[in-house]
Amino acid sequence: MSREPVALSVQAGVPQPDNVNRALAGRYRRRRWPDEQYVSGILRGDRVALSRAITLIESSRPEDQEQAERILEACLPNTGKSVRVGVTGVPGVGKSTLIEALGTHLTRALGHKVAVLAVDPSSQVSRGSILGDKSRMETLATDPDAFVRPSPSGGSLGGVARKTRETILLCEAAGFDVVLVETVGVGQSEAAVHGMTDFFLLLMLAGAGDELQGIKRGIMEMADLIAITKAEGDNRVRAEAAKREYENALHLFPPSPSGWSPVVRLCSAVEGMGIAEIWEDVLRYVQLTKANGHFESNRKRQAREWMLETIRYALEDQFFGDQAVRRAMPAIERDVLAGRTSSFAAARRLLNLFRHSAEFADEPN
Ligand SMILES: Nc1nc2c(ncn2[C@@H]2O[C@H](COP(=O)(O)OP(=O)(O)O)[C@@H](O)[C@H]2O)c(=O)[nH]1
Ligand SMILES: [Mg+2]
Repeated sequence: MSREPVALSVQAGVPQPDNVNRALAGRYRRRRWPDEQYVSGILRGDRVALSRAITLIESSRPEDQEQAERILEACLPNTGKSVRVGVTGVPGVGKSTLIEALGTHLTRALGHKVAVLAVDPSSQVSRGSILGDKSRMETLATDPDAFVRPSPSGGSLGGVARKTRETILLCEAAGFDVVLVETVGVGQSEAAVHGMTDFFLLLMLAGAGDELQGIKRGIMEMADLIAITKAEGDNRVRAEAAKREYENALHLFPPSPSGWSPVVRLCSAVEGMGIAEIWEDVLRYVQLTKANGHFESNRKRQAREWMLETIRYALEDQFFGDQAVRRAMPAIERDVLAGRTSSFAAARRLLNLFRHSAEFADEPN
């Protein structure tokens, strides 16, 4: 039991530290489950197994990621059977409140099982505005037929999006037949969520004056349904005016490849108005696109896109994590900034370095 008297551990008169870092030990005390325990748990709809598997997906430890991948593969035959709905709109428009109302309608009135996920790349810094949102989803958060999971804090949007996509699949394997994905509604996250859902719901406020300013045209073009929120009381008249305005704007867009013509609805989550109608639109959309083949072809296109994106991110991780690249980067960057070399030549030098170091790593020793 005695420790070797190495220079690093011996300091006369000073209490010697433990071999085990107690702060870290707690994290590993929970014993790793075998794959089978996760998979059978998820397929049974067990929330603990589902939550723990999602934690593996979100982990950055390589052994966790490998296990998450095996679990996902095993669950794959049981995925894909949900309706995936993306919900976007500027912060404050009422996304979380609507999801609470819609989700509760789905579980209580229609007997669905609803998973609520979120894509919020900023949540690394703020520890999740969506976490705060859980308080806006009080009923859903305690509903036995709902599963609410805050956004993963994965750093880049790509990382967060990948984790959310994989989480969708696990939720489906666990029997959730409606998946609602909320975006923060700023930046690029709408496109990421559009790329992982079947139906895209854009929430808009009946704002002061210039109605079409708030949201970029590209996002409006993605929308299958625009819902004007908070359309109650004094707001009702303005909401109706906004509805006509959006309907006119939608006519100017090219027809969607889905064959579906986007609709504009009024809703009020506090009055429960328009919520059931939104779901009826989703169902009409699903019926139409399943009949014309778009539903399936869109899912296939998305699956292919996920694969390509996974490759892109993996390559990027490898490149920027490569020792030779990291060593050479600062000097090459200085050359670019000083105008001694072009960005293109610098990039090629770094890529060559990366290729050689990858080849070297591949050689059997
Ligand atoms: N009057 C009214 N207020 C609403 C409605 N829906 C949401 N709100 C309020 O709008 C604010 C923002 O809602 P929230 O759901 O957090 O918006 P998010 O940032 O888009 O998720 C909150 O204070 C809500 O209570 C509605 O239908 N009517
Ligand atoms: Mg919210």
